[in-house]
Amino acid sequence: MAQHKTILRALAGETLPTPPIWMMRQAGRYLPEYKATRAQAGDFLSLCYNPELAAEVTLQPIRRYGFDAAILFADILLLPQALGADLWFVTGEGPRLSTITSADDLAKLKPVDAIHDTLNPVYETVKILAQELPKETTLIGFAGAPWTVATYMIAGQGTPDQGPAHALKAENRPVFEEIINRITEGTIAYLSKQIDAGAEVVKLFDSWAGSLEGDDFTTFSVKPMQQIIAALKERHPGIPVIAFPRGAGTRYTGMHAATGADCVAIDDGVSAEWAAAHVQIDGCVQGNLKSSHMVTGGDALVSETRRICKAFSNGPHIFNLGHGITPDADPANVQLMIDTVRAG
Ligand code: 1CP
Repeated sequence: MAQHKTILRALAGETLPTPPIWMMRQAGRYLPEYKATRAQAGDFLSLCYNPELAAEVTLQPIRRYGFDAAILFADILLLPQALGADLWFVTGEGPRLSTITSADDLAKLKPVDAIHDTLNPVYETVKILAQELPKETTLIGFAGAPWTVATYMIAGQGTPDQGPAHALKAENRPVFEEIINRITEGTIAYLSKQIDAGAEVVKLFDSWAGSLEGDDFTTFSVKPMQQIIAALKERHPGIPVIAFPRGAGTRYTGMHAATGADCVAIDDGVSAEWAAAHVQIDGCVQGNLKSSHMVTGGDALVSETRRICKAFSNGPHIFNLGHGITPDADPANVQLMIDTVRAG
């Protein structure tokens, strides 16, 4: 049967006249309907673990804008919690976790098989979405890539330079490597269940890949993503994977082959013209528009959107931002971006 979902066509390598579009953090605090449902849930984690409400916030940007893909509403930090870390969110500040920095801490973590006890509500959300999404909308599942998840598990919070994770890597390599391995295994099990529940594509967010230097970039960003993708491809042939090594810079070159990903997501640190010449030559790309345009709008938003579409027009391309939309964005600017992309 011919494939009608435009995201899946782009991921299969097709060059489309109009790129399909979705947006990182498309369900989020810039939308009044998200804030209302989050208030109804009580707090962020209660929202993540409530399948009906998590499905509702996933669907909100689809109803409002008709994006070509929906991304499961959850968070990359649910996996550490399922592995046994304590997790809570401090209002106005962000996530906090109990830290894992020693062999003793590691020994207290749960076996990978046990993660599903905690993560079952997430799979329920995926099942609801698989039923409720419009037939042309693709459902994307996701997880954090091991390095990025490790930075939070080691520091116990977000960090500007991922200092604590770099320090553990230097001071206790065996423990650091075991943390990466445990997350890698957990991520394979987690994404596999999301796919079983109905996710049609999965994405790996390596949001802090950019702070890995030299061989560390290959060893701790590229290799774990490659292992996860190889395992998923074996278990679920035909399920496309998007890899997002944010901040990779010129190291985006060769990323399709190195990770096995069907699509490489590009942040705003390289130009679309450069990415077309060095990354899109190997397969589908996604991303690149600066998120700040969703705050400022106007002519600059329109001209940058057109420039990115033009730069990527000779190959497979999914339109997206270079990183997540921010809470101060204007929902009208999102509509302007979509209208600009679809006007061609
Ligand atoms: O108060 C709120 O409502 C919480 C804000 C929020 C949201 C909307 C958080 C807390 N997480 C999410 C959802 C989320 N997170 C999604 C699904 C929704 C969608 O995209 O529409 C996804 C894919 C993520 C992924 C995520 N969480 C990443 C990787 C992507 C990225 O932006 O780099 C990371 C690093 C996180 C951790 C996290 N969760 C939340 C915050 C504020 C953070 C960043 C913390 C920090 O580094 O300080």
